[in-house]
Amino acid sequence: MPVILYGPGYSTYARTALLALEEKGVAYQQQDVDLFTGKGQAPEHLARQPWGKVPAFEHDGFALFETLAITRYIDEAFPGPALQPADVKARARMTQICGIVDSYAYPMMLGKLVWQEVVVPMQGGTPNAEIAAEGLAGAKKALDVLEGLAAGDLLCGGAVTLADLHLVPVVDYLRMTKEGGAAFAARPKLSAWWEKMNARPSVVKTRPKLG
Ligand SMILES: N[C@@H](CCC(=O)N[C@@H](CS)C(=O)NCC(=O)O)C(=O)O
Repeated sequence: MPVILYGPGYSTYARTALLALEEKGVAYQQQDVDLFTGKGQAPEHLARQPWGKVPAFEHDGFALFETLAITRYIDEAFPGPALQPADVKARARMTQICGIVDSYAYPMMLGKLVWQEVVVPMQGGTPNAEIAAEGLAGAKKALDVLEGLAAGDLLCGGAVTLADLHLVPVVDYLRMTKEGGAAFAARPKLSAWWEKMNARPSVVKTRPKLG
């Protein structure tokens, strides 16, 4: 029953799917799709993900893209600890947090702040301070909302859920920026959450090796 995850380890979305596989203890193969060399737009990848994004996923010939669909499938198709709360309100909160990460946190934290302050310099470019500042402001707003919604040192209380796994990769990059890291450290619930998540074997194993 081969499980294949297509995507590079440096991608936050691919890492979320890898975290779900690791947390469930599912055996999988990872196939790199390097976005920086245009592999996302290669015909074989567009056949898996029509927008050329990562990750894409396959299980026994069943193909899927969109990270939340993939992580829910991984949770529901395989044995192992449940990654979605049984309680209906906690489950709704989990889905809400995944949506906030997608719609507000990722575009500001990754798309603007981290891109300008980490990726652009890594590629020898000069960061655009205006875009970075916009990203930082958006990041702070998302952090405030998440700090308010967090149930405690796990986002939905009780056990690790998909909400935690969708947020970890984004925060890991946010913390690489000076001001993003300081803004994160100023939120006590999220900081306690990070301490706990950062020590998990799945998080340690999937940490991207940059540079
Ligand atoms: N809605 C997609 C978003 C995935 C996504 O944006 N992945 C990023 C990498 S973290 C990507 O592939 N970016 C390349 C691009 O936009 O062309 C999902 O949930 O899987």
